[in-house]
Amino acid sequence: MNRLGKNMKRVLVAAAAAAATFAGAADVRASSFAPRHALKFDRPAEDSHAGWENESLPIGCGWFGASVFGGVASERIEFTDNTLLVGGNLDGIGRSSGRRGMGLTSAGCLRIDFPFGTADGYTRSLSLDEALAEVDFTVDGVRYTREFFASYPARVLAGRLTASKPGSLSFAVRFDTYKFDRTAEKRASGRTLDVDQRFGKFAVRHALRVLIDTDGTVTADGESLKVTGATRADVFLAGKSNYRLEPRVFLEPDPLGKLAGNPEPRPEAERLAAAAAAAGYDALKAAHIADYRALYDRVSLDLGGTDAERKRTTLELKAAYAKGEESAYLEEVLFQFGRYLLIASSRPGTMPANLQGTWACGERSPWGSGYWHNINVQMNYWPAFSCNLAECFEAYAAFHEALRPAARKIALSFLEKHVPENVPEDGESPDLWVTGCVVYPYALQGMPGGNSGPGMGGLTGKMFADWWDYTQDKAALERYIRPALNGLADFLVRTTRNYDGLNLAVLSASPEMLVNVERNVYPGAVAYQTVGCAFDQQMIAESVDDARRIGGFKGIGAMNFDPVQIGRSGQIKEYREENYYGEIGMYHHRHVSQLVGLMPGLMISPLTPAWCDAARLTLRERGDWATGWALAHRLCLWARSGSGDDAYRLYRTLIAEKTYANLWDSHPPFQIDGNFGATAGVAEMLLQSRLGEVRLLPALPRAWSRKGSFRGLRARGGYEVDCEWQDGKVVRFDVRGGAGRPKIVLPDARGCAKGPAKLRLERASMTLSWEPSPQDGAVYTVLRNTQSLPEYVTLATGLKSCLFTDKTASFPQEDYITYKVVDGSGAFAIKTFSRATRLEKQRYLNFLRSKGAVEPGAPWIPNTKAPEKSLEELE
Ligand code: FUC
Repeated sequence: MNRLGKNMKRVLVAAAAAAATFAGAADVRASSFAPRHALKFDRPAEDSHAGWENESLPIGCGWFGASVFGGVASERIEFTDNTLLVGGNLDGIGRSSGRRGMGLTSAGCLRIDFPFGTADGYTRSLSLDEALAEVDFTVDGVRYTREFFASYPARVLAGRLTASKPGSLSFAVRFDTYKFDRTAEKRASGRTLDVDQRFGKFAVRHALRVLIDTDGTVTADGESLKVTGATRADVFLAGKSNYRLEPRVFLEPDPLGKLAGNPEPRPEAERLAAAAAAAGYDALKAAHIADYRALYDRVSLDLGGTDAERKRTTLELKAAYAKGEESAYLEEVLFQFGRYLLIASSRPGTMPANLQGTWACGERSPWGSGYWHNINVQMNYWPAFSCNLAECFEAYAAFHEALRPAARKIALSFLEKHVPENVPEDGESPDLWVTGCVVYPYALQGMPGGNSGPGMGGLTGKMFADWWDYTQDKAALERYIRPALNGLADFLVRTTRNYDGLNLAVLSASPEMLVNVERNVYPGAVAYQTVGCAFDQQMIAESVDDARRIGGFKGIGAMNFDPVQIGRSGQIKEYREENYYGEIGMYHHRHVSQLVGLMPGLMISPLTPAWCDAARLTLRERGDWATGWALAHRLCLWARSGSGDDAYRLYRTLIAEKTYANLWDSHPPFQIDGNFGATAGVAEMLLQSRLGEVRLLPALPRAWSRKGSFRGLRARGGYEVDCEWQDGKVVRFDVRGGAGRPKIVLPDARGCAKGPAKLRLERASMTLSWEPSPQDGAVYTVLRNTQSLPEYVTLATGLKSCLFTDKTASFPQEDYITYKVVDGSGAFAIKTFSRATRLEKQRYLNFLRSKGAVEPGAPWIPNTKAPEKSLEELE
């Protein structure tokens, strides 16, 4: 795969203002830092599901995940493998509701029991710098330590236990398994403990070997191993299932045929454990740290975190932060934690990261730990490219390649059902694909429809487009990217029909949008289905563009997807049939699907200023209430629109309210998408790019503006970027790699000056008036937007008065007109006027009132009350 480094072309550009004070790029490296970012606790996680979700320390390497509880008398390490599935039936939707639904399960718990109960000086930490979990305490003057890591190269969990007093370490090891829909056999002998399990309908086999290497004595006792008189003991755990990622596993209808004939996993588990023990703990640890740091160390972020903060526990920091204190350190930690979690849950050859990454607890994981394709799994990979972890995406790419033959069948069924005239001829369009929302390692469920439209495929396509744009990886282009993008574009174009010159998705739905929530208590409400909603149109347009640009897709002539429409509130319409914001569906819905063209898409951006302003208005109306991942999406959207302070406000809310004590994201329940989305959002605040253009600090919030730096973020075009700033200004930057020299866009000097206010329109004469900017001698520019055009038309510049008559637009010719008046400092007033009649306005006001407060039926359903508005506001 393409790696930076080789033949790296250096493009060193120093910001003019500070160029003289820095000698060269080496200074950036020298002045860079490696602060120790860690999660810290002064107590064990409670020995329960809640303890797992709140305070366990996740380690992993993609091959497996493990959660360290750190109990004094009994260590519990929940061990998971993303291929162990129980429950449900093949056709049923594997929702989390109902304990028996289909879903991934934990392999069980490694238990290490000690002959003591209470301890002094307890600490438990997870170092993000080295991917090590540590537990440390003292009992009766003897210091006991435990250290665990998950090695990607060795595919084992390794742990070292020590006692400061020779011979005083004694413990028993067992492996507890769960009961639902599985069988388990356990055997201890010599210094090994073996567990063989068989899970669910697909008869998944999982073999596990625990092996102990110690200076004490090991004895096997039934199903456990006992260690006595030790000073040091190393524990190696290798687990392996008989899952094989290949098209058959999705296509085969016979549940027992999916894995039939695959090699038994036991020999491999034994080989891995023996190889680890032969290498020895120290060598394994050194190789683990080298492997991990090769990815992790590529990016650093310094927002000013201090040593004093570093010494506090994560809980203390979070509690103070929730009360409004600042903690640059915690903000750095959450950013890097997302990178850590991606490295720990998605590596080449492993399963991709699911809703919980690679961590599970108990009989059945929340939401079954599926791959949800209406934003969640895609959000998992949003930081992969910008945060310099492109290799982590290879796990998803391989998964996608394997599921494509099954996804082709879904694409064909969708067309047969909804757009039969566009079903390809036999032998045509071999790469066609789409998935429904829910995908498990053994099955693709459903097809696009009422829950989310076919544009869902576009969210997946964006990952492949970004893979190419950020890395320019030609091998990946040929094998994965081109077929994925071209097959998707081919399918999406076929989902449209020409309606009066517009190519609109025939069956279209904005993800998870429900109507009648006010009248029926969820889940009695129904999903809203329509034609050509913004979500589908934006994703279709982006996918076709990407496929043409990157994959050489030629399938169609000119088509008009009309992906962005502005409505009478000045909003980006979610539905073509909507006039004012929120007329259809839930006012404060967690999904913001009408803005997918802003993130993860690129069609709405500061280069389309009228759309960007409409996007900001839409975000404000949608509101800040959201679940974890949905807050992260809002954070990314604000960042992309250039509003750093809004993005920062949501980052704070995420940390304070939507993370557990171990900083796992809370939907609730724990979903890892919000961790990844938050990390991606921070990267978007600091660096944005499109081909040929790199924007530095495009959404730097005031809270971070005094001083800071990042190193190693990636930009489209294959660049790696460092940047240092002070007082909101870039003082140094370095752009490496890539092809050619991109245009560098420095941040605007952003004043907080008050500007013009209260735009009014006298409709008979189309005269616009406003209250002046407070500063003397202000001069104004008047801009206008109509007909959903991406840019404003400049009507006047250099205006000294606060009056302007628009002679070139009027009602009712226009459905809406947005005016924007900007003063010399950049401060502005903006307002949308519409041709709506008084009757229509009154209806909308009354409609908003009818959206009464309904108590949410589930934690992810917002209170449905819409804000009160006045006739005057509607103008
Ligand atoms: C999508 C979201 C839900 C939840 C689920 C796992 O359906 O709308 O909020 O995150 O995925």
